[in-house]
Amino acid sequence: MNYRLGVYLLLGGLLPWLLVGWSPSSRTLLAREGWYQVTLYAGTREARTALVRAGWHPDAIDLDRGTVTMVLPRTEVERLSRQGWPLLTVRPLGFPSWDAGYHDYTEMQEVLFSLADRYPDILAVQEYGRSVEGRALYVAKISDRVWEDERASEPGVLIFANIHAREHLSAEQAIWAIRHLVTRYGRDPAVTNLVNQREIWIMPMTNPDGVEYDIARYPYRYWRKNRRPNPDGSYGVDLNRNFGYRWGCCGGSSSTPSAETYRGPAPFSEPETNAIRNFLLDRPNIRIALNFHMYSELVLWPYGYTYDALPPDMDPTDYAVMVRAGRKMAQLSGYRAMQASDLYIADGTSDDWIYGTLRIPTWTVELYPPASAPFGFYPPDEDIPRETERNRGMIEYVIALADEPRRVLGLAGDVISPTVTLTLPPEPPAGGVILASLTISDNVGVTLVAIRAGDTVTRLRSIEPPLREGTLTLPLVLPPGEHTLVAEAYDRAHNVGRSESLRVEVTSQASTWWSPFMNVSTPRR
Ligand code: 0X9
Ligand code: CA
Ligand code: ZN
Ligand code: CA
Repeated sequence: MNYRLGVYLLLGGLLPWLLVGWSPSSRTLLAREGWYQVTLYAGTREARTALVRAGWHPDAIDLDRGTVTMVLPRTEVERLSRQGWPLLTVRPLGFPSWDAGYHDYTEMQEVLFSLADRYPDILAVQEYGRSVEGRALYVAKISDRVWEDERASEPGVLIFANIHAREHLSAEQAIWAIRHLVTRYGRDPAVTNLVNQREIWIMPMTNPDGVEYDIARYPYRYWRKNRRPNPDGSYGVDLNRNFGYRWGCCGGSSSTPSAETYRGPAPFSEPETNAIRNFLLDRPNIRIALNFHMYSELVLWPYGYTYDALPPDMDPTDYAVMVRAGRKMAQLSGYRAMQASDLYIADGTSDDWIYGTLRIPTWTVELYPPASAPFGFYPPDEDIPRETERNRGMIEYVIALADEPRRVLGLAGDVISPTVTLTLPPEPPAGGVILASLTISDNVGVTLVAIRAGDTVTRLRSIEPPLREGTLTLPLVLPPGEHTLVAEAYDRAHNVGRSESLRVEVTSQASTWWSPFMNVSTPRR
């Protein structure tokens, strides 16, 4: 990211001065969470011995310069400073330059806040908890009445990512979704209708301590868990084994703290999982959940604790919903769909709790790359745009489903698309403004109409309250040339109806017309 340089200059350049040169009260100013590479002056063996006895261990010693270099978390840098060690440089560690397209915790925070500044009407960033090391856990809310409590008025959807530290593309996927929804709002009819009709919650980085630890060193650490200090001196609980549904039931997690799949001492023992639980319990309007992991390009439905597809705690209709929608999602992204336990048994996963306890249809998506990729968890940042954009259809589909997931079976909800006809005035307009008429109808009500000229959306209008029958007039201004116009109408269930296409020829002064059937232009005035 471009601003990384600015942050480095600011923090790397200024902070040593703040830390070294100023009075003790100004010595603990490190604004940024995370890890730092510190170089300090310790020119004698006695000074270095004192450093080691005070609990630090030098990574490297430069005997010519008399300096020691170490990589430390913020709190340790502050401790050095408090004890009066002469710090020469303090450099925050994030992704290395060649992977700067990825967001570390601070950069994720900066993106969220700057988008929230630019789109205050549709994006609000909230803290829903704190990590083990005290980092704020952020959720982005995207909705048309973003500052209101919409629990009673709109169906909700939760998308969360990066519960496993090293799965960095998953945070990028979530950040992409936030940016996509806010920047396409008012321009893209599908996005606009979803933001208007749904309460969309996105948690881009649910394990920030693990993320920061993973990237603080190159080569990356391949860290999976959070950063809980365990009683045996090891670190970390596998957050995707810490959820409280059939926790530790089935040999799908470990009770050994140092293990990669350590389930923790109790269900929801970790603040990161507990915060997700409380968040969902507080919002009964959330009817769909999706979480992003890496990698293998898969869409997985519950359960993960058993090979059985339909155990007694799985409702057959819910099962059919998750299979049907999961297959559709996979198809939209070019992924494969299957039951989670087809990979291997895992217990205490987020999906098993979200479905098992809350009965919310939910999927785990294992993103890019395919299992065969040599770079595994760490695809080059050049792949981020292509691979996040790739899941646009899947994400929009899942958000749309939130009002009534059983709609995928045709058994419930609104499955009837609006109808819309587009008509243009018989005479070429004066002044070049074309008054297009849209006649719409729907069994429940149309929530948004739009007109496309070829690939561009030339007009878009949200309709509040929804309209069952009626005619709307939309003024169009088109550049000279030939255009193919199509009208679209969406309903609250995100069903879409399209009109037949009309061809219009706009001359430089005003315009000339067309009907769909007879391809005959009226003469110019
Ligand atoms: O093991 C996990 O938590 C997930 N895979 S990952 O490589 N991202 O760690 C998959 C969980 C899916 N559930 C089951 N396999 N039961
Ligand atoms: Ca790169
Ligand atoms: Zn994972
Ligand atoms: Ca309808």
